[in-house]
Amino acid sequence: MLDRRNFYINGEWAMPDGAPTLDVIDPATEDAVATISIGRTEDADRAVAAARAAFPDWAATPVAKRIKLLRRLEEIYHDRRDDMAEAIRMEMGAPIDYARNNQWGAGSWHMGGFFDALEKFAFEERFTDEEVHVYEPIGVCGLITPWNWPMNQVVLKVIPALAMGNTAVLKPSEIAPLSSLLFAEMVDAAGFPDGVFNLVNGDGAGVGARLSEHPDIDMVSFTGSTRAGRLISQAAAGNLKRVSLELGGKGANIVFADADADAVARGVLNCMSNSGQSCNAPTRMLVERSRYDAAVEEARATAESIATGPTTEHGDHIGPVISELQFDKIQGLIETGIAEGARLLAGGAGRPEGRNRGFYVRPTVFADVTPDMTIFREEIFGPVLSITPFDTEQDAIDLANDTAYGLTNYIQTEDTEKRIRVAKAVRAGMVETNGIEHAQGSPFGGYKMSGNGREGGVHGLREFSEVKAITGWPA
Ligand code: TXE
Repeated sequence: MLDRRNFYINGEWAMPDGAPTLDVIDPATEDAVATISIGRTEDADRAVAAARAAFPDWAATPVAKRIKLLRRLEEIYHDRRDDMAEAIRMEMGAPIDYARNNQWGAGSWHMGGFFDALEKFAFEERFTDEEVHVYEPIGVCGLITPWNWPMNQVVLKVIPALAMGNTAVLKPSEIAPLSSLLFAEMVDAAGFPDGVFNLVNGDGAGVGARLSEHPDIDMVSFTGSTRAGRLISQAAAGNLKRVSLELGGKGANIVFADADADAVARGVLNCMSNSGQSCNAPTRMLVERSRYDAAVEEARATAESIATGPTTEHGDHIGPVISELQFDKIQGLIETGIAEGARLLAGGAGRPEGRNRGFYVRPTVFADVTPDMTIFREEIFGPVLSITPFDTEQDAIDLANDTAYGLTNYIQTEDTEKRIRVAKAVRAGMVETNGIEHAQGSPFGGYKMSGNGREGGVHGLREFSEVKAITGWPA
């Protein structure tokens, strides 16, 4: 069992004195694989003090030097790809190939997007002959991340924060902290000045809440549940720190009758990917009535073709969900779907055959789901798809928008005008059509209760900076 009880504060690994501990559970085996410390207020405060002390020098460090250090970090991230994939596999149950390609890969991809954006970023932007806009760091950033895409989320926060001259305290998810501890080792090896980046483990009510309310933190950037996002906003109101939130989703995938032949299968696979634990998953498939019966049959067959399997084995099977708590929540929602009258097509409650250990969920599809049903409304965060028929374009738009969330929607149709019209009518931060994924550096974030702000690329760099308008600055 790994001993990972140290925190990384002010350029040093140090054991917190007397902090309680927590075991990290491998969701595929239910075995404890590591022990971490659960920080207390004083641990968070020490890290914030280190970040505050490091801020003036780091903010004054030339951008080129900051980027050089971040580039070194990127190199190390690439060199240690296997170690990172293994950490992610163990902490959150991603099968090893998925951990290596998709999970590690997402971090690498976002780094690339930031470096491209930094090459073009105008830190001093001329506005008129007499006025210049200057992008400056905000200060000390508290970064709070979840467990479903651990490196994706850490990279989306740490790289822009540091690139723009801020210093940071990271609190990763307490149930998937191993990849972040490894990331801190990489930051250390890259040679950043002491205190620029700090890591404190802890839970939401402890370190998470402390960072959110801390009077000496200038910005908190959070990814996680809408529940915690609301608490963080409230806690942050004390000193009116900037709050950036990337929360849940309940993505609609509108399949018109003329959609391409792969549209339904693609939607099912996308929903089940990462065992359904993605905020941008297309969890509500809306299908035009004339294609509905065929789509339902195809969705059933596709879901039944998805295998679950050990995370140590190569292949494209899906792994378990993160924890017993999430497993129980998902089982409850599947049972609610059945009780409320949705038609179960594939999967269902209980574990997949032969998987007696590990938090494995059966890839599940429901048809005839109506907007009043719980499974249409709540973010399930498991491999569970719901299918709903629609008659007109306006019905499809209304159904897509009938949710508290507004993160990612999907549209499948060969009709270009309709595609763009519907894309504009849905209330969501991102729309992907016909299986075309967003490009590197594209803004990631949502409307409504999916949060605020945008991460990634140039939008992510702006998010982590203050813009100052100065006049009397002649051309
Ligand atoms: O998330 P939490 P949970 C959704 C998804 C999932 C549900 C619950 O629907 O089923 O949330 O997951 C920290 N102040 N998403 O309970 O609690 C916590 O320590 C400050 C969507 O695991 O939000 C961890 O670091 N921090 C999502 C992080 O928040 C607090 C990804 C996430 O934990 C806090 C994950 C507080 N009061 C879950 N309470 C996405 N957007 O992708 C908790 N935390």
